[in-house]
Amino acid sequence: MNVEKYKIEELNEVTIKVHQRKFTALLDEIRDVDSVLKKLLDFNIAIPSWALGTGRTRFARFAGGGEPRSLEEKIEDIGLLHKLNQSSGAISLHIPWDIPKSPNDIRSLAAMHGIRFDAMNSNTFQDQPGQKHSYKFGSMQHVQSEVRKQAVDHNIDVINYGIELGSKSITVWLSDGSCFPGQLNFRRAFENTLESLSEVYKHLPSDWKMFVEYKAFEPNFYSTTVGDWGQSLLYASKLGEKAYTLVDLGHHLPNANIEQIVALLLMEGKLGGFHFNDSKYGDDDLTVGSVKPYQLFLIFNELIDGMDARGMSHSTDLGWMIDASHNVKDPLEDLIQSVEAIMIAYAQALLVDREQLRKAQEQNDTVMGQEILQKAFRTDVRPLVAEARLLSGGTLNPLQAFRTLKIRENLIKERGLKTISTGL
Ligand code: AFD
Ligand code: MN
Ligand code: MN
Repeated sequence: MNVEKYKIEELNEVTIKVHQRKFTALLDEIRDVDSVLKKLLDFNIAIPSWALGTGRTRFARFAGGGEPRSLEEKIEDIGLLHKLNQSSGAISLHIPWDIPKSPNDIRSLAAMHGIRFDAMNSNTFQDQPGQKHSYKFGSMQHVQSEVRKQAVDHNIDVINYGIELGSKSITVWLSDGSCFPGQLNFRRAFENTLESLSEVYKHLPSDWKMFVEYKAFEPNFYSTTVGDWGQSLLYASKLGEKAYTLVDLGHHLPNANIEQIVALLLMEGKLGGFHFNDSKYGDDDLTVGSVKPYQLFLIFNELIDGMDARGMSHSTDLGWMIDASHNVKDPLEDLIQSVEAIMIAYAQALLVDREQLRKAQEQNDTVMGQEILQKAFRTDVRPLVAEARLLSGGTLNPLQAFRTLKIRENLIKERGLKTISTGL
């Protein structure tokens, strides 16, 4: 399905007056609106290839219809999303789910949609058909060197696919760990994992980054070999300057202060990328901003503060990715909401009066510190985000556009009702 430019313009025509009124009213709240708009225009979030189909729980999968059946169709879906919001011009692939048959064709198809390839993801948390050694007892941590080597070789393959597509990073998430006390020697597991990661690191091109993603629990429930940011930072520091920690919002123990983790990783120059999602309990992978929008804002507040302190580019110096997928919503509508939530939190964080905040902190003015943050958080920046979308040729209201243009209905017509996306 293709959404022509004139259709977007027609839709915007309908609500432009209301939008302009709201945007003008907001201008009083924003100092230097042009620079804020420019930052919003530059900001893009990568869509994970595995979020385009309906996710599953351990118990069931309820496919929604019109799901992408191939890598080409996944790119087409992200192309549609990007047309509407102009903020999701990147895709993050998972191998072997997304092995490109012809990298050149895939590359030009993505370019046609204005989409680049963000981090590649390896998969040693499942056994693939015909695979020689099982990952039942881990991959890079495994007690047998043949299993570790198989995991290393897979990661090198992933890098090679990425090189052909123009990606510049690999995310390694390991489910390695143990389910019972006594199952594993923690130090051996760490050393084996470090040695395996170093083998992969050796194959990293000079302009590539390696992201080491941590997760506190699941599928292992007694120990995880890359279990928290401390362990990830340890691996990343030992590996070298191209290795970084990746923060997935759902991968912490309950109530962890993620914004503080982000601040310190940034200070150390070791924050590499982000997986956005939201959660109530664990790795729930819910729509970004659906449960804890204030936490998301606080994280962005630290991101901006930390990136500015190091002179980093907001849009390009970190990998911004969504990692969410579930059972209930239309995956594309869910992604529209997620991208919007990220843009809102980013825009609010850009409004924080940093000079005043620093003063409040230096005077131990706790009340004012909170006031300054909440003033920004409570500003309705939706017209600002919409204005940025308008300027970049997107729709004022992507969700409404998705429904009015009957995008899902059209995809079902093209692809059928009973399609299953590759991946989880
Ligand atoms: C996992 C991790 C990781 C991985 C993904 C696979 O968050 O990013 O790539 O799920 O679906 O929980
Ligand atoms: Mn993740
Ligand atoms: Mn996860």
